[in-house]
Amino acid sequence: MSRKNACITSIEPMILMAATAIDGSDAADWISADENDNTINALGGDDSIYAPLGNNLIDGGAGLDTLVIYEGVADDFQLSALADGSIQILGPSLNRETHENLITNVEQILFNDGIVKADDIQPPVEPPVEPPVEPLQFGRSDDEFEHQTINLPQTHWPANC
Ligand SMILES: [Ca+2]
Repeated sequence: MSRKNACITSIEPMILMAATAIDGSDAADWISADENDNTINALGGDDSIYAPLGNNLIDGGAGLDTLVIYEGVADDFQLSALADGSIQILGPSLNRETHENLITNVEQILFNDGIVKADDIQPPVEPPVEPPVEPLQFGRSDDEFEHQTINLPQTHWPANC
């Protein structure tokens, strides 16, 4: 079965909708991720990045970069500064499922109710640590055991044993 080449009937604007890895340029880019789990390197320039679906890794590179979130206000999202310097953003995706964007070198996040600076995001709140349970003390030296009597519970074996 042979396949004929398809004719180009129209030319649409180029939109990055098929690649899971998306690289920007050194200009100020508008980068729109797709429904896949994208890895975005925005590179230089003051970039705006929109990644409303999937779980995405986003590196803003140089410049003043903005993650744009139209899917809610800041309080709808859980923002955590992780130990490795990245910031985790958990919240509603475009299809209202919970998704994650993990950003580095992205200086700010634009929500529907305003901008949150990455520098103002705190580490995740850890649950309170339970104090360690003191180990049971059975005695400090062998002397303390010399005069102790241990009463074992009586065991009733079946008569035919
Ligand atoms: Ca950049």
